[in-house]
Amino acid sequence: MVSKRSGLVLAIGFNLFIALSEASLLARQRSQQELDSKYNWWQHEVFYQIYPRSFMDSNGDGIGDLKGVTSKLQHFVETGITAVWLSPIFQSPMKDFGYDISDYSKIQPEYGTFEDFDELIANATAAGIKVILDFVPNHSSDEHEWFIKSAARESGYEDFYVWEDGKVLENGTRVPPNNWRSVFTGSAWEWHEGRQQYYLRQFTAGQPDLNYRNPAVLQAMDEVMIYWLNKGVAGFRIDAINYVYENTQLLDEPLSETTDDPNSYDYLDHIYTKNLPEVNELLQHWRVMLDDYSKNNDGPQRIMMTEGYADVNTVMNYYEDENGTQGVQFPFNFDFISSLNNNSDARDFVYIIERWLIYMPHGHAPNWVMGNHDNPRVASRYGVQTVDSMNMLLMTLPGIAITYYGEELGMVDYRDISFADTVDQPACDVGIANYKWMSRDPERTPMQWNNDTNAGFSTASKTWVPVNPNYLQLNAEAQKQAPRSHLKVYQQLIKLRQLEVLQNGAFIAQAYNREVELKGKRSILTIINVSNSQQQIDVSDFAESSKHLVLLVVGVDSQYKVGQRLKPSEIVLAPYEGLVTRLSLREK
Ligand SMILES: *[C@@H]1O[C@H](CO)[C@@H](O)[C@H](O)[C@H]1NC(C)=O
Ligand SMILES: *[C@@H]1O[C@H](CO)[C@@H](O)[C@H](O)[C@H]1NC(C)=O
Ligand SMILES: *[C@@H]1O[C@H](CO)[C@@H](O)[C@H](O)[C@H]1NC(C)=O
Ligand SMILES: *[C@@H]1O[C@H](CO)[C@@H](O)[C@H](O)[C@H]1NC(C)=O
Ligand SMILES: *[C@@H]1O[C@H](CO)[C@@H](O)[C@H](O)[C@H]1NC(C)=O
Ligand SMILES: *[C@@H]1O[C@H](CO)[C@@H](O)[C@H](O)[C@H]1NC(C)=O
Ligand SMILES: CC(=O)N[C@H]1CO[C@H](CO)[C@@H](O)[C@@H]1O
Repeated sequence: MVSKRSGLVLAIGFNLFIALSEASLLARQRSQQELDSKYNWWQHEVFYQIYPRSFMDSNGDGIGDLKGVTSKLQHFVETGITAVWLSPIFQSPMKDFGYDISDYSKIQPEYGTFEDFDELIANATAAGIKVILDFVPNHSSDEHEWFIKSAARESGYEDFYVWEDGKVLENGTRVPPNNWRSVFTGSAWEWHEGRQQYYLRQFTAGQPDLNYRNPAVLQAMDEVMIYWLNKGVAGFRIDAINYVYENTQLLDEPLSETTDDPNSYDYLDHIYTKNLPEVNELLQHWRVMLDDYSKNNDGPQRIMMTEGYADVNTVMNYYEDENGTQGVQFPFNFDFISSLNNNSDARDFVYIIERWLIYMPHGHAPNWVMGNHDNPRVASRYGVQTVDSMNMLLMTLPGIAITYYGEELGMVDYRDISFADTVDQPACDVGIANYKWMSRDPERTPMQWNNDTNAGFSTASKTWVPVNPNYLQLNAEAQKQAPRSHLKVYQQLIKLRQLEVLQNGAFIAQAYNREVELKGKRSILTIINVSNSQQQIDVSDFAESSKHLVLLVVGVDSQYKVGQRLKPSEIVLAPYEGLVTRLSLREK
């Protein structure tokens, strides 16, 4: 019985249409590589997000640090990872664990010193690993000297932030200048006794918004970027870019009519505080600066990637605007976090994957973010059974893959952290009754290195957030030793990405319900069962000209082995199983 029900099996095929002899292919690869090494190194890269607080603690204070990261570079070398991006390491009062910055040019002491940073860059460079820093432009900390000077109206700093008088009602009560809301509830305006004015803060009171319409602010931020480029970073991940500009007339935002709670951020439709077109000009400005820097200095092309949860058109404009002016190398694609979930079927996957490719302006690199520090982990969002399949998907889609630390091991959220141990501010703010699902601590637990105390992360008696107790079984060391493991699947997938066909092949994604023909010798076919039940499929439509599919990567619990040959007409996939296969032509 051959089942061709749609919606259960996701098949991703790569097909190299260009017929090239071995020799010319090699020559082409070589010239491509020479070009890639400086300009296009990032176009097919795997970027690994390190949350420094949770990666490795070198000094036993229970908090991860730079020396810890440096001491674990071998993990990347063994796994095949050649680029990492670090969540903020800058000086910060840590109300939002580093996303509130009090000095952009200093390192938070608990993360280490400049010597530690230089050593990280030097050792990473020696190991062939590029380092990207997180850049948080939307605001600084209220402890930043710029804010202190601005509050005191010190000359040159008066307008570094967005200051307003507010309004006085008939009965004499002073109120904020408009109805704008903070992302974390309540007014976005905070009264400052010293300056006797309100300042804008779209996040917490301790995170005043910088005034990017002031050229001096822009210049100051440019200098910060150059400062870190000079220290050897390969570029920046730019945080929450869409909040950088607000409407200058301070117009009230219209009601969204999605909630009755006037304090909620969702109460308003954010047409005047989010996603303003000026964002593109800012990114274009930085692009020119980074391109110039790359031209005038040795080393790779310095790049930018942006965080911005926004509609697809807005995000695509970050690549380049309607006139083709270049912005960032890539805006993060959060579709696997925001648009798909464990109820999505194969058609949903195909639809969402294709949407990015269809909207993306010509000539750019697609990218796929599987997880990050603000969202539940893949294993918790899609289910633990899907870990290998989701990594197969991530790694065989065209373009750039982005992995959150621990997801090469299939780490899961530790949702059972007590309220007493909870440190994520928004979770603390909502109280013991509601903190559990609000908290981002569960996806920020320490990296699970081995089965020693604190998973080998720290020798402290208490770590900054608790270690997931499942570390005794789930850890990197155990996965290195096991004959099969998520880590080994991940390693195999990274190796596979060297294949020319995966880098430059023509791409097809299909929910298995239509006929697709894959041509060419080097076609790769990834097949994923996104349902929770087993059935037999026939992919001979995909594999028409070939006799067999040879298995290149299989999951941890698979009945199959790497190298095994399958008949395209009879493939059985277990629930959530994924297979990466190569089409094998008729016997020669
Ligand atoms: C950095 O590399 C040097 C030279 O190999 C080594 O001695 C040092 O221990 C490394 N640093 C860390 C923190 O691992
Ligand atoms: C003044 O009026 C505002 C709006 O009606 C009200 O919220 C506030 O409590 C009043 N203040 C005093 C002191 O009466
Ligand atoms: C694109 O160019 C046109 C014509 O010069 C101009 O009117 C328009 O504002 C430009 N758009 C952007 C986003 O810069
Ligand atoms: C899917 O996710 C939802 C929400 O996280 C969860 O309640 C549900 O149990 C999950 N279903 C499966 C099949 O994993
Ligand atoms: C701890 O890990 C080591 C190395 O993987 C292994 O040999 C040992 O059996 C493990 N111990 C326990 C108690 O699981
Ligand atoms: C995928 O798993 C589901 C659940 O076991 C099963 O019903 C279905 O047949 C499987 N699909 C394939 C193609 O094997
Ligand atoms: C644009 C920006 O910086 N976004 C960040 C603003 O600040 C909050 C709080 O630190 C972060 O969570 C956002 O990511």
